[in-house]
Amino acid sequence: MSAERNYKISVIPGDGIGKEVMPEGVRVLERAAGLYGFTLDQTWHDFANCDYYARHGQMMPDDWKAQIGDPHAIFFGAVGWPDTVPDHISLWQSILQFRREYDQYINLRPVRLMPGVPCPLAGREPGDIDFWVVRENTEGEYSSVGGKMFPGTPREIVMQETVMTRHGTERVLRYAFDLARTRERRHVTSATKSNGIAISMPWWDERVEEMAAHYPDVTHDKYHIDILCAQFVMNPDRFDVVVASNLFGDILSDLGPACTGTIGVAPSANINPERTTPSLFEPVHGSAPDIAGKGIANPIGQIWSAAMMLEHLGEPDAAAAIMRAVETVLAEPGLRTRDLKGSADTEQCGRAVAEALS
Ligand code: GGG
Repeated sequence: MSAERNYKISVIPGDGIGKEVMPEGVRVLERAAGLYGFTLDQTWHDFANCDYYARHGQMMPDDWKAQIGDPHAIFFGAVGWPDTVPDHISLWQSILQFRREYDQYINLRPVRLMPGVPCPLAGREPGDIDFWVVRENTEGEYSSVGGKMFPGTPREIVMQETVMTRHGTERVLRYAFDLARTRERRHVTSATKSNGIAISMPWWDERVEEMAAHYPDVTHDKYHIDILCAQFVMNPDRFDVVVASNLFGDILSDLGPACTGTIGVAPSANINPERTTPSLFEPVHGSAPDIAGKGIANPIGQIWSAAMMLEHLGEPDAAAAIMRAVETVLAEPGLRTRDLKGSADTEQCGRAVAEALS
């Protein structure tokens, strides 16, 4: 076997259902490796979770980058356990650190109605809803720039800035237009709110127009975020590539999968397109403390994230095989989890996908 097909993967399960769905993602990856002739060199990390915080007072060791080393990719579960660590601390000291430190400036999230998945929107068939949300992933509303004055007094003031740079905005827009070029419909929709957020969002709109001028073969439009959310619910079939700032993209990429049946199947890729640093693959869902420990979480988001990771690593055949196996399993109520009106538990669903692989 050539060295190029041996992939070093950092595995970080995180918290809550992340610890339950991760073994299923890895099970499917290992089976795909066996069938498609590549190897995985896994290193599991017991940090970026709230138990680690309880022991050490921080989410990750100071030398976390050295411990992770130089993997081909990071496979991540979910983070957050608000009973013990406030969410803004657990998130900022883990997943948001990875995105910034590794400059994973694209967060790519598909919204696709899968065969067999009961769709909450009437009359939609698989194929009708199939688009990408491209979320800016390193700046915008998630900039943590701001502060408080006179805390705890009647004069208390709190301010937080949105930070949009020309460099950061242009590169995410370029990615979205390039992605649209690879698709049949070749259409980009921009999420804005330039009627209310009267400095940064009109500026975002200007950058969209500038970028669009370089892509005469790609059509584009824009919606204010409020009506865009409504359109996701009423007319999700009209979208192709949706590009959004960090916060708007976060909201849209939860709403989209919810409109196609469940957030439990939705994957995401945090990508450094230049490949100078490792990219990170994780389900869209969080740690779901309400169902954690019951063994009922849907593992498909983790498994689909594995498929996105293999695509990124240059194993498109194995990635496509995983997606075929996912479709086979989702079509069978006895193999689906409860969020999809099925009866399988997490492990049964994961095993079924691994067994359906060919
Ligand atoms: N697997 C993703 C995860 O743990 N998400 C928790 C969360 O709240 N993420 C917010 C974000 O993606 O920015």
